[in-house]
Amino acid sequence: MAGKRTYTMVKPTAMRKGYMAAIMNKIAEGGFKIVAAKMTKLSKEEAEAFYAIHKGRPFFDELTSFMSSGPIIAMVVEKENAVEAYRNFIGSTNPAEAAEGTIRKLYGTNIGENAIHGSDSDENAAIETNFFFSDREIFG
Ligand code: FUP
Repeated sequence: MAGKRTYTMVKPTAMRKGYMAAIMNKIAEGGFKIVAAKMTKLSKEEAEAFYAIHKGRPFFDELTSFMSSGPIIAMVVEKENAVEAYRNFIGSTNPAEAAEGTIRKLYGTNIGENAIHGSDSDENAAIETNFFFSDREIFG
């Protein structure tokens, strides 16, 4: 059965451009309940650990440098079938290809700086949630 929670984060460029509140509002409007949230900043090493699955890919260094370049908003959101529903909601990885009205289309800059992350499986949602949050920081 698909889980009801997924992990997400507003990425540094979207934060620098002042889109934090607009993006959080859009998430809520989309019917996703924010059950955990914090502003934090990853070190390069932490970004490499978070994206370990992409190690060896040509964009790995650029991705982890970018993701450690400034503050982010880490969140856990709740909805039925959360992982799939949220990925459809935020749009394609590349903002240029994302559907109209999605967060990546509205607030993304390019394929790397694409405004927001969404976990790609229930298993990764749990791993990524635990990377940022303890149980007592999640309010269901
Ligand atoms: P997504 O699951 O939609 O976030 O996309 P991927 O798992 O394919 O990629 C993870 C992150 O790597 C993306 F958010 C952005 C970055 N990326 C690049 O910078 N260049 C690429 O060609 C592909 C991905």
